[in-house]
Amino acid sequence: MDRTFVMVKPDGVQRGIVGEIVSRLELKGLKLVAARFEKLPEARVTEQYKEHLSKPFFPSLKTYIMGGPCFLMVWEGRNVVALVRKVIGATNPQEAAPGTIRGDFGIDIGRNVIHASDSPESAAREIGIHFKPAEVFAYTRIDESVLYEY
Ligand code: IDP
Ligand code: MG
Repeated sequence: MDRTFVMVKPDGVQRGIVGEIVSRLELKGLKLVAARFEKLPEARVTEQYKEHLSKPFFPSLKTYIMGGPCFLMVWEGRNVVALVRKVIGATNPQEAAPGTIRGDFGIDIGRNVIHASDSPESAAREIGIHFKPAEVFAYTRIDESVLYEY
């Protein structure tokens, strides 16, 4: 089954919407397979966002992400990477559709509440940055035939 890396950013944690976000992903039918509450060290923030190293917003992005604890997760489900990107909405909350997490809870692109991997390759890379294989759990939750047509 496919996996993706999702992280509630410090603004989301401080606003008390971790539970709301976990709930939305659970209610969609996705399976939580790893989670950790953590203030990220600089090296892992840089690794996570290395594609943006040369961008003008990189220093403020790093300060934002290191500004408080984050809630890091791995979610599992069919086509989960693209699916979660739809659930979180466009990068800029001003453009994110109502009903998406960023559309419902964000205002500013520099405080957009949540991160999710943008491709299966990014997901594998980002899961590897933040979680050891033994921290990601394979388990049976329900009879999956209620969710998936095999
Ligand atoms: P994504 O989070 O939707 O994948 P990316 O383009 O990968 O968006 O950017 C990573 C993060 O960097 C964004 O979620 C946002 O927090 C921040 N960011 C992106 N563009 C800007 C900008 O123009 N100004 C300030 N922050 C930005
Ligand atoms: Mg991105």
